Amino acid sequence: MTFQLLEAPVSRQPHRIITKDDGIMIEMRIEGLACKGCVSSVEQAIAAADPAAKTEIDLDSGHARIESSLPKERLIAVVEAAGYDVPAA
Ligand SMILES: [Cu+2]
Repeated sequence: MTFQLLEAPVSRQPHRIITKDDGIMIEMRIEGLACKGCVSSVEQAIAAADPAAKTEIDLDSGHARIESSLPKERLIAVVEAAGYDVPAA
């Protein structure tokens, strides 16, 4: 029972976001990354939208950490426009 109580809230958590003076740090999961080429496609798309962004993406887990002055919605839209999915939770 403890397992269920712990599981449900975690799966409903939104993207983790930390607001900083010069923008945000957002952690999100990106679905559809199949290889390093996919990872660099996403990195390039984010860099095109915000050349000052810092992007780290783990291919195996699909976990991404992005530091950017762009709003969260814009970053998600950029990833999705590159052809990948960002689950809402
Ligand atoms: Cu790929």
